[in-house]
Amino acid sequence: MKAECSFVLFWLILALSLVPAALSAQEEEKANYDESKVPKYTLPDPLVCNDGAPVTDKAAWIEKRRPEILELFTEQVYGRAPGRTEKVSRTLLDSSLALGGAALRKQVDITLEQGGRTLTVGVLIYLPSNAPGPVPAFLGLNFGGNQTVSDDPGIILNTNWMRPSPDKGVVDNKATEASRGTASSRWDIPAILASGYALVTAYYGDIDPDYPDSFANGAHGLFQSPPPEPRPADAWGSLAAWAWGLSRILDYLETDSQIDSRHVVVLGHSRLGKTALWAGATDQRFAGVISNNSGCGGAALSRRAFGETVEIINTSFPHWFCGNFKQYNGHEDKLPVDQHELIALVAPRPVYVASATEDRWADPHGEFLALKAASPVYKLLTGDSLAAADWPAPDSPVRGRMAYHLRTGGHDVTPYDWAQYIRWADEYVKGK
Ligand code: GTR
Repeated sequence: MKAECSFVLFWLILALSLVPAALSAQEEEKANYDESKVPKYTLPDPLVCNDGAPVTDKAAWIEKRRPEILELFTEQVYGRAPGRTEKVSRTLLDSSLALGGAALRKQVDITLEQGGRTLTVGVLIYLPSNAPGPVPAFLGLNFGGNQTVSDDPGIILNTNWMRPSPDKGVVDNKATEASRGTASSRWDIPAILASGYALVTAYYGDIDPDYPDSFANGAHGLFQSPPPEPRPADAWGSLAAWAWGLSRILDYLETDSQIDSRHVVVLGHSRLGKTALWAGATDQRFAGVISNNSGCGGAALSRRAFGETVEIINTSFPHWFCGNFKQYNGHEDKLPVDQHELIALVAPRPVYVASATEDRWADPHGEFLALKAASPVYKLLTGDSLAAADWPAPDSPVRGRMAYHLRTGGHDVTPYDWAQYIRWADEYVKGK
C-alpha cells in the first residue's frame, strides 16, 4: 500500500513538473513577436507618489516613494516574505584548495529552523587562493545543483529534487554524477577568481523546489505547515522564496571573514534573474544587481506584452508569483507598477541588465526600455543616468552605474557576459 502510494506520488510529481514546460511551448506560439503589435501603453511614473505628489528630492524617494513601490510589488506581484528564522546553524563541510590551486573551495550547509522544522541550503564558495584579505563576491543561485557549475570532483553532489533534464544528467528527478560541470560554461570561475572576486552559489531548489505543490515544501513549508487555506492573495510565491534564500546566504556571508560582505553583487539568469532583481529590491545590503536575460516578471516591461506575457507566465508557472498577480492576466495596463520600477528599487546601487539577440521570449527591447525608464530615479539619487537614449547595437555595452548589453546569441550566460560584469563590478562596485 505504501509502495503504491509512493508510486502514484512519483508520477503525480513528475506530471506536475512537466506541465509548465509543455504549456509554455504551446503558449510560446501564441506570443507576439511583432513590434508593431505592441499595445500602446503609459508607464506608471516612478517619481509620482500614489497620492499624486511629485518626488523632487532624495528624501521623498527614500522615505515615501520607494516604500510605496516596494509595497506594491510585494502585495501585487511577488508576495510577502517573512524575515529570518528563529534559529540558524552553519556547518563548514569542506575547506580545501581546488581548481589546480587557484581557488580555496568552501562548502557550507546553512540550516534554517522554524517551529521545529528545518531547511538546509548547501552553499559553495570559491575564493582566490592568494587573496590577502576579504574579497568582494558574486552571489547567484544555480539551476541544477552546485556540482553543475564546475567539473571539480570535490563539489558535493546535490541530492534534492530536480526538474527533468535528462541531457544534463538528471535521472528520475535526481542529479547524477553525469551532471557535474554541465553548467560550467555559465560560470566563468577562472575569470571571477583572477579578478579578485569570490563566487558564491547554491541550488535554488534547496530553497524551494520549482514545481507547484500548494506551497507545502521548501521555504514556504518551513514557515507554515500545513499551508493556510485559503492562502492570502499576497502570500509569497517561489520567486520571493528564492530571493529570501539569497538574503539568508548573505546573512551567512556577513559572518565569513574571508568575504567582503559589503560588496556582494547578486546576480541570476532567467527566472533566477527575476529572483536577483527582487532580492536586490528587498535587501539593500546587496551592493549591486545583475539581471541576465530575466524577461517577464524580471527586467522586461509587462505592458509591452512582447514574448512571454503575464498570462503566459502565470499559467506556466502558477507558483512563481503571488495570487494577486493573476488578476493582471491580459490586463497589464491595470498593474499599479511596471518592471522599470523594480529596477528603480535597486537605486542608487549599480545595476546591470543584459539581454540576448535571440532571446525574444524575454523581450530584449523591453528589458532595455525598462532600464531606461528607471533612469530618472538614478538621476535624482546619484546624478548618473543611463548613457544610451536608444537600444544599442548587439555587443556594444553601455557602461555606467546603470549598465546594459545586448549580446549576440541565445538565452544563456556566457564568458562574454561575465567579462562585462567583472569590468562593471571593478568600476562601480568593488571598493566603493
Ligand atoms: C521559461 C520562462 C521564463 C524564464 C525561463 C528560465 O520557461 O517562461 O520566464 O524564466 O523559463 O528560467 O529559464
